[in-house]
Amino acid sequence: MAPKLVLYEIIASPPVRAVKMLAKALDLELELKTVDLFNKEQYKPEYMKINPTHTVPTLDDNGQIVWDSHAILIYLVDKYAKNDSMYPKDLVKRAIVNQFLFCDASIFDKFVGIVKPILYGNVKGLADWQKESLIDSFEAVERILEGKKFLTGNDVTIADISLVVTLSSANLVVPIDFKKFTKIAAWMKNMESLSYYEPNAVGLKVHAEILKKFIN
Ligand SMILES: N[C@@H](CCC(=O)N[C@@H](CS)C(=O)NCC(=O)O)C(=O)O
Repeated sequence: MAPKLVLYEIIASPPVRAVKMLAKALDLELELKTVDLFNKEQYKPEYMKINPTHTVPTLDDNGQIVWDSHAILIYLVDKYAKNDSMYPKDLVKRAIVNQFLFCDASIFDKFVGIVKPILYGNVKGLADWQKESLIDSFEAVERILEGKKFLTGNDVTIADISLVVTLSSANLVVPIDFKKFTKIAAWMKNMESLSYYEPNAVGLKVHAEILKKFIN
């Protein structure tokens, strides 16, 4: 019997898009429950009970709650993937994937720190230091991708999924200079050609519409 996986989500959210990409890759069906962040539904006591950090995504796997996209990606591969290529069991290989997952978490946090006050506060636009800070992350990713098709080499892992959703949304706020960052450009093309990329494309469009109203 197929597992009953409920995902608390909002379509535009980058970390939600990562979980949806992986679910598609693993052929897992998700029952989606929208948490309307603009109406502060994430602060409802019943939601805060399952995710005290009031964020999406949150996964409910037949009563087992897991929140934070990175933790959810790890959980889904460990539990449901037919092989370990996306999150290797080998200690060293796994450490390298973890390294990039945590790297993504830092970049995403930077992105949220910039966008949240614009979307939910009264801040208008980005300061130069904020743009420079994201560009510094683009430079790091460009160095990481040197000589590699994906972050860890030839195999796509959950770290690539995590990072592509973050960078594709960061690109809406601080456009990535793809002529300069040629390795990021090639990697993004490789990611876009994956059969399970669609949830990022769909959510990214919605994210672009939302951000467009606030950032020009
Ligand atoms: N590290 C978390 C970040 C999740 C996150 O910040 N999600 C945003 C939406 S993109 C959110 O739910 N924000 C609502 C809030 O912080 O109250 C993850 O990877 O799941």
